[in-house]
Amino acid sequence: MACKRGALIVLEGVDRAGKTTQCNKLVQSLQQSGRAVEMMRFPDRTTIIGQLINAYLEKKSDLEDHTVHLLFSANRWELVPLIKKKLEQGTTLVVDRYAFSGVAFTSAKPGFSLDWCKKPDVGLPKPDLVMFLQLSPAEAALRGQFGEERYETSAFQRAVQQKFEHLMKDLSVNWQVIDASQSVEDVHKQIAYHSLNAINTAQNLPLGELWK
Ligand code: ADP
Ligand code: FDM
Repeated sequence: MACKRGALIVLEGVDRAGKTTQCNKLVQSLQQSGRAVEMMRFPDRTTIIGQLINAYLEKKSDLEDHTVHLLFSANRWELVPLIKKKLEQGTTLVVDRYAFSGVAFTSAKPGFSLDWCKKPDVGLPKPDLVMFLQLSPAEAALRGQFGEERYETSAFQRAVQQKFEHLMKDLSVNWQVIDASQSVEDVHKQIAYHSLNAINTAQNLPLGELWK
């Protein structure tokens, strides 16, 4: 390797857990400490596939459930060359949602097994760290109403939470559960601590393959 690689760091969690707030803060603090770091989010709504997903989430189009699952996965795969390039160049990536959201959301729909949902994402770049921002539905409710997008109902989000809990039993993934009910600053401190550890560890390790 020409230089030490960057780390792939993912934040997951239910709606309003603070993922976007914390991704931004983490990127800002790592940049301030002089590290090369960039943020990404999934779905990436800017690509052609992302625009199909965006229309679906905004309820401007209907897509068959298997089809949209595969589109979410394709949206990650189309960014894989960029992800690998950045990591190889030594840039750490902070990612707002990844394949775990993909599996949790689709498998919360009737008739979808966790196993089937994981298949299309097998072999994606494996995150060096996945932080799950844990927040109860009651605490999430204090942070405002649900929006208008698809999946933004309390019953569905409860089902999604259960699927995340199942995924977190997989010890092949470096999960860290963060209590997201704390202040923005306290949550950030923990996220920064785990991220710095992951960055230090990842630089000497090859990038893994997810669920392989
Ligand atoms: P997510 O990306 O997980 O949906 P956001 O980062 O968009 O969550 O945060 C959802 C809302 O909750 C925003 O209004 C944000 O300002 C607020 N928020 C985020 N973190 C906290 C926190 N630790 N305590 C209180 N409110 C928070
Ligand atoms: N979502 C997100 C999925 O259903 N599958 C996926 O693979 C991913 C990455 O899309 F409801 C869902 C989760 C959420 C929505 O919302 C994206 P945000 O506000 O852009 O995170």
